[in-house]
Amino acid sequence: MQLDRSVIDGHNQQRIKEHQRKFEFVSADVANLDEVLQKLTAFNIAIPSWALGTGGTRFGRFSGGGEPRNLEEKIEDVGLLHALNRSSGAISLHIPWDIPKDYKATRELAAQYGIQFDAVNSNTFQDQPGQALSYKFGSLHHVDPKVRKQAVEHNIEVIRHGVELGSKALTVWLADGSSFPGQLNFRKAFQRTLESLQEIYQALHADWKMLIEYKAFEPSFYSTTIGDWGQSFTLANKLGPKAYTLVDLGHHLANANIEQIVSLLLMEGKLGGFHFNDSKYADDDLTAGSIKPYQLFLIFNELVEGMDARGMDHATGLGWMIDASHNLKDPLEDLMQSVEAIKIAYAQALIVDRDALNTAQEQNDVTQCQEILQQAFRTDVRPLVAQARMTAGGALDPVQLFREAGIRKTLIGSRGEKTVATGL
Ligand code: AOS
Ligand code: ZN
Ligand code: ZN
Ligand code: ZN
Repeated sequence: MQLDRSVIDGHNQQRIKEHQRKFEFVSADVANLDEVLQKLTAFNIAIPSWALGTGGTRFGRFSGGGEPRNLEEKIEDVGLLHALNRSSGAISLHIPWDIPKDYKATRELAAQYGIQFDAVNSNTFQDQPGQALSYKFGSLHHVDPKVRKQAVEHNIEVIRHGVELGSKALTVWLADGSSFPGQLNFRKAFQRTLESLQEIYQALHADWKMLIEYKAFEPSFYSTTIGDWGQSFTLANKLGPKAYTLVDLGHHLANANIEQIVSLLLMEGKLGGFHFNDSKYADDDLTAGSIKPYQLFLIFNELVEGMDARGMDHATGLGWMIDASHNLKDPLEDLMQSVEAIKIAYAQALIVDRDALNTAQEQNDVTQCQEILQQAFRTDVRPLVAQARMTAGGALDPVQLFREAGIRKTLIGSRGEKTVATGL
């Protein structure tokens, strides 16, 4: 389904008065209003193809109705999100869950919705039907060179799919690790991973990036071969200028200072991408901003500061993506909430009085530093985000419009009550 323009206009018309009142109130105090609005309007974040269905846990999965049954319907869903919030103009595909049947038709369908193809993701954490060798004991780090070769070839095939669709990056996340002490020779495992990645790196086109995602644990519970940013960063440095580190917010040990990691990777020119989500305990993949909104703000504060320092902007700099998926909410409503939380954190970071903060830092004025950051964090920037969205043609309140317009009901009508989207 395509959302009719008049539906969004009607929704905005009903809310415009209240919105204007709130917008005027907050904008009076924002010195760099034009810059903030322009950056929010340009902001886009990719939607993962695996988050469009209801997620499962290892205890069960309760599919919602009207889930996308194929890649075309996943693109349709992202198109709906983008029509509502004007900030979801990209999809990140997972191979083999989303192998396109017809590249040209897939590209045309996406273009119809204004959707681009962000990073493509490989999968060597599951065995696929018909596959010759198993990934039970890892893939790129495997002791058997034949398994490593199979995994390398899969990654190269993923690049080929991505090239056909116009993607510019390959994200590699490995489940490779060990669950018991002594199981693995760490040094050999890391060395083999590097050699496998070098083979994949050679297949990258000149304008492509490789994003190396790290994760502390799960599914391996004793060691993960690319377990933290230092390991990813080391690999990225050894591989070369097209290799970068990807930070998934849920992949750290408890209480890690993620904003400091972000700052350092940006400084070194090796921060390639983000998987946004939120968590209470580990890789919970909850809605961005639902548990630790202050942390999300502090991360954006470093992103804005570091990107300014490097002369980068959002549009050209980084691959930003959501990697959230869970088992309770309507996945489309959930994704809209994540996008909104991310834009709020971004807006708050953009209104930090950076000169004043810099001065206070140089004077060791600790109290004032905290005042400055919290002044921005405690500003209700939602009307700024809504204004940018409305100006770009989106809805003032995407979640409410999704409900008012009965979009899920329409999707159930066309796709069925019992549908299961591919994903985790
Ligand atoms: C796994 O924990 C990682 O977050 C991956 O980025 C991602 O969730 C996976 O590739 C999706 O299948
Ligand atoms: Zn991830
Ligand atoms: Zn994860
Ligand atoms: Zn996660």
